[in-house]
Amino acid sequence: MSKKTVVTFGTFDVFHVGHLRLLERARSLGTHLVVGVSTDKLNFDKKGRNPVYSEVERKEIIQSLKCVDSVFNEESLEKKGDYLKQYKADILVMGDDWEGKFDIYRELCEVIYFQRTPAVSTTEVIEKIRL
Ligand code: C2G
Repeated sequence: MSKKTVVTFGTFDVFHVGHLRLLERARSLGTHLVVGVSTDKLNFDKKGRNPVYSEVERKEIIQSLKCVDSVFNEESLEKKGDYLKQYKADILVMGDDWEGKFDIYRELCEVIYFQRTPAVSTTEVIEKIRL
């Protein structure tokens, strides 16, 4: 098979099985999976709180996965087009919580939204631990 690069983006804080399934499914669409891990600053700007794990730790975890070929810092949501060009994306994969939001990038590559794994989220894990 000739090289087919899949790119996806996420915070992947408090890594869980929903994240893993998304990444494994994304990788199965191509020969290379490149993951943009959102920086602590982007997270703070987006969600008003710092992630539990730092960007260095989150990137280390993602990079160690069998299904992931490389990782980079996602510094801004607006830079998606630049990243897709830089990493020569054939496919952009996102979870369906982002359905429709990245359709403008269909001029650069294929855009696919996967159904999220139900009943698991970082927020829920944090709440469970707090109880
Ligand atoms: N995900 C999933 N199932 C879950 C939870 C998450 O499939 N139960 C997917 C999300 O849809 C997303 C990826 O896992 O595609 C990473 O999720 P988050 O870390 O929550 O990513 P987010 O903070 O939405 O950052 O440029 C976009 C952002 O960087 C995405």
